[in-house]
Parts: sequence; C-alpha cells; structure tokens
Amino acid sequence: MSKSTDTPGDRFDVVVVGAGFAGLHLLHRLRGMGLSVRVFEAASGVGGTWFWNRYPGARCDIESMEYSYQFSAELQQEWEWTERYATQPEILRYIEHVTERFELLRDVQLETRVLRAAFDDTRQRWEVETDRGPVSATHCVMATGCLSSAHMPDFPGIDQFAGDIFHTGRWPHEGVDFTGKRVGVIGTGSSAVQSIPIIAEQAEQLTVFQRTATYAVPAHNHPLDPGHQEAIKARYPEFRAANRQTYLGFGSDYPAADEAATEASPEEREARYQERWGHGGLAFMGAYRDLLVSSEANESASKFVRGKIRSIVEDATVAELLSPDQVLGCKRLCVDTGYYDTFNRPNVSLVDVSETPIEGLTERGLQVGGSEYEFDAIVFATGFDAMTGALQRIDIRGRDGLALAEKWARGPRTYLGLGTAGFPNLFIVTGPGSPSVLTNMLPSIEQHVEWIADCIDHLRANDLHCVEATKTAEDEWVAHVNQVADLTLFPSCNSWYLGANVPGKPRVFMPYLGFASYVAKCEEVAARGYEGFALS
Ligand code: FAD
Ligand code: N01
Repeated sequence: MSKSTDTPGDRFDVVVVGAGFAGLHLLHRLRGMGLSVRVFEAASGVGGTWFWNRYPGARCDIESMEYSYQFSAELQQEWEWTERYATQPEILRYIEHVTERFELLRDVQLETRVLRAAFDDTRQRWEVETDRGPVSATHCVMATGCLSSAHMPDFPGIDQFAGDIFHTGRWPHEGVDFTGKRVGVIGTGSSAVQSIPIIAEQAEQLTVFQRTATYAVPAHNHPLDPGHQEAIKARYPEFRAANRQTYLGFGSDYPAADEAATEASPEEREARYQERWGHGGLAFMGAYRDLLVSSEANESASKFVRGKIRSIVEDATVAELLSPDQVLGCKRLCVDTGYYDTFNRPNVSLVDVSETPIEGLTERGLQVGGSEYEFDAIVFATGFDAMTGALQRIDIRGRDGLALAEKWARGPRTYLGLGTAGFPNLFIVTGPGSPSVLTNMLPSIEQHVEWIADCIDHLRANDLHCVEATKTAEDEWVAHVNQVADLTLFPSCNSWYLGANVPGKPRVFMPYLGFASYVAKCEEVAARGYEGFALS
C-alpha cells in the first residue's frame, strides 16, 4: 500500500472535484491506498446528478440491477432495489447509504466550489483555489460530471418574467406543486419526456415548446420481482462481467442482435421492433447491429416508431409535429412512461418552435412568432453544456500557465479521455474521448476510478512523481475517436454529443464509441508501463 506523503490540512495527495458516483468511489479507493484525499463539492449534499435533478418523474433508464457500484460484493448483495428503473429519490438514498457505509463524508467538503486549479511547475503540485480558500495537491482529479453544468438559453427578458422559473437540472429540494397553474415547458429531451406527463396531471394548462421532435420508447417500468433480484445477486460477478463485454456496458441479459436490419425482410423487422418495443427501454436500439451505421436500417426503425406515435396521438396534426425526422438514436433515445399519450389530454398543447424560435420572456410569459403565451411557471428542460461545461467553468491551468479553455477552444483534446497533454497529474473521470455517456455510466466510472488509482499507485511504487499524456498519443487518440464516430450516423444530427445544443460550442463528437474495446485499450496502455503517457 502506498503511504501518504502529505499531511492533511491544506496539502493533500489528491484533490477530487465532485461528489457524485465518481468522486465518492475515488475517495474510497484512494483512501484505501493510504493517501490523503479531499473532495470538494459545490452542492450541499453528495449525489451529483441525483442530488440536482429532482424534477417530477426523474429516474434512471438503465435497469436498477445494473446501475449501481460493483466495487463491494457486500454492498451489492445488501442493497434492495424496488423498481425495474430506479427513481431519483431511490438512487439518492443509495448514494447516501454508500457514503455512510464507507464513512466518506469526513473527507468531503460540501458547499465548496473549485474556481481555479493551476499546476505549479517548480513545486510540481496543483494549487487549487476554492470559494472557501486554497489547498494544494500532488494530483487533481476532475470528477465534475458529464451532465452537471445546466444549460440555460440566454433568452432576453428572463429577469422580467413575474412567475416562477425552474431548470430540470437545478430542481428545488422542497418540490414544486403545479396544481391549478399555467405551465410552459421548453424542450423535449429526456428530462422533458420524463417530467411532462407528471406536470400535465397537476397543471391546469401545460404548453410544450418543441424545437426538435424526439423519439421515445416505452419504459414498461414495474416493481422489481424479488425472485429476479435474488437470481441476479446469486450470479452478480458473472452478470457484471458479461455486461462489461457488451458494446455499451449493459444489457447482457437482453443483448443486442447480431443480425443486420438491411438483411431482414420487412415482416421480420416489424416483428423484431415490436418485440423490443414490448420489452421496453434502450434495448430497442439493439434490435439490429446496423441501426446506427446504415441510413436504410435506421429508417426502418424510425419509421416503426413514427407509426407508434401516430397510433397513440389522436390529433393527426399533433402526431405529425411529434414525429421526428432525424436519425433514430443520434440524439440519446428517450425512455418514457406515457409521453406521447400526454398530448391527448385536453389541458396539453404543443408549440413548434423549430421555424419560429422563442424570442424571449415577457413579464407574463413567453414570446414566440409575435404571440405571447402567458404562464405562472416556466420549466427549462433545456439540458446541459455536456462533457466539457463543468470543466470549462473552472479556470484550469497546466504547464507554463496554459489554460484548458484555450487548449480546447476548437474542441476537447484528451488521451483516452483520462488525461490531456500539458496538464501533468490531472485526471478526468469519464472525460471527452472516453465512452462515458454512450454507456451505462456506472461501470464506465468504476473503470476510470480503478485505472486512475492504479496509475497513482504505480507512480508511487516506482518513485515517480508525474504522469502526463504525450501530445503524439493524444493526437492519435483524437483522430481515432473521430474516425470511429465518422463510421456511424452519430455526427448527422444536432446533438449535445456534438456540442450542438450550446450556441458557439465547437462541433466535435465528444464520446468514444465502444466500451469493451476501450477497456481493453486502457488495460493494454497500463500493462505497457502507461504507454502514451510520459512518466517522470
Ligand atoms: P455527477 O453526478 O454529475 O457529479 C459531479 C459533481 O461535481 C456534481 O455534484 C457537481 O456539483 C460537482 N461539481 C462540478 N463542478 C464543480 C466545481 N467546480 N466545484 C465543486 N463541485 C463541482 N447515466 C446512466 O448511465 N444511466 C441513466 O439512466 C442516467 N440517467 C440520468 C438522468 C439524468 C437526469 C441525468 C442528468 C443524467 C443521467 N445519467 C445517467 C448520467 C449521470 O450523470 C451519470 O450516470 C452519473 O450519475 C455521473 O456521476 P459523476 O459522479 O460522474 O458526475
Ligand atoms: O437535455 P437535452 P435533457 N429553444 O439536451 C431544447 C441524460 N438524462 O436534460 O433538441 C428551444 O436532451 C432542446 O432542443 P433541440 C441523458 O443522457 C437521462 O433532457 O436542441 N428549445 C431539447 O429538446 C440525456 O440525453 C434521463 O432542438 C431548446 C431540450 O431542450 C441528457 O441527460 C433523464 C433550446 C434539451 O434536451 C440530457 O437530457 C434526463 C432553445 N433555445 C436526462 N435550448 C433518463 O431518462 C434547448 N432546447 C435516464
């Protein structure tokens, strides 16, 4: 076991930014290596995503038995999930349980935002400045989350609106009661799809502002059968191992098909899509192996979903508006409970803002195409400055004062999503260039935590002080990430994977496609003495 060389106070072996799933696991792992660790978290509690996103209907779209830590056999045996897809309160309870069980809170400083982190070349340390004072550390790990930086469109007149404004990713803890209220929801991504059916049940009138129609497949959520849960627990290690071998890190019990849609008959395709629709959830995308590489294959699946929308939504004009025309799955597929049905309610209306964008807010509501829509409350379900937003909001400086924001001005550049040249001893968990948001995030997070911890252990065991991605390795990796993405249909639509949802953000496909091959690559890099990293 490595021994701490720093005495806690304001000097640490490792500073971790963020106390979500990633930061908490890192703390547990690094503390177990005998290192001094301080976690800084801006929120007043742990949980990250599951602390902030308390909007009505917030829940997971990866099945509960898979969306959990696997680092402790006891933990995964003792925790009981109650539903196929866990709700936000249940996931937050789970994270709080983990925090208590492993006594993590004593090394987490809540309500503390990291503002700056600069590498001091002379002392070979990270000087980290928080809004509660400075600390320094040998290593700095950004566990700041891929979807933690809420995106609020810069509409004129926001300050003038007399009603209440909410963002799904910053929902009030005390909850919100929309009973008897006129509510506007902006956006139709996953957060909107989950919250709209519930807001519609409460509100007197709900108006949804849609810029891009969304594909949603039914969740078919249900209470978890105790027998099913026990059966998985009885083979948890094998179950986890099988999931790790899949392309996206989940779903080995209902795997992606090997066949191509383009080689199946129309009848076979219809039956296959119907079966996956009946099963529910993201497994729909695994109906055929070519859905995200062949336009023809994709069109067959998207046509099926559009047919479903038309069969559910009674008003033909509304059904048409709700029917997407982009590639299915190139924006993250939504998993819903009664989303399309909600538009059959008499108190729900849909406003298309694709051609006539929202002009701004007024004292009474929203202005679109010269018309004013009056509301008591407006919900921004407008998503996140994904993957780079939380990192860019910190002034991160590497060697010679190089600013990360400057280095990434034309898009993020990393080696394996874990490190970036010019920034020694800085690690990123599920950073751009790693599979992260295209996978079940929990195994992706754990894989990064393990890799980072092993790397730090290797340095200490070999009396080394610094690890830094080389520019050559980084350039090759960035080119590879782009090449892989270009083999697919992903770059074809304006998704947040490409940064297209945030005005002015460079258009670069940020995540890496392929979990199992990525894990193999990381293991190979480590086995070859951290190939592509300079150790000194
Ligand atoms: P986060 O949970 O985002 O935690 C990062 C933390 O860092 C935050 O608490 C933030 O406050 C803190 N932080 C950031 N910057 C600073 C700073 N400068 N100073 C101090 N603290 C800072 N993934 C799935 O795999 N399956 C799902 O079903 C799924 N559902 C999701 C549903 C929603 C509504 C959202 C938004 C995301 C979902 N995700 C899902 C992705 C989810 O973000 C990850 O699964 C996971 O929770 C990320 O954990 P994390 O620790 O990496 O980041
Ligand atoms: O955000 P989004 P989200 N005017 O970016 C619209 C995870 N997640 O919070 O598509 C009008 O997907 C925007 O329109 P467009 C999951 O990974 C998972 O919903 O850009 N509209 C879009 O409709 C997910 O993908 C779950 O044209 C504007 C919406 O706002 C990710 O988090 C649940 C606008 C934003 O959709 C983000 O999801 C929730 C403007 N100016 C989240 N700006 C699960 O189910 C933006 N929009 C597990």
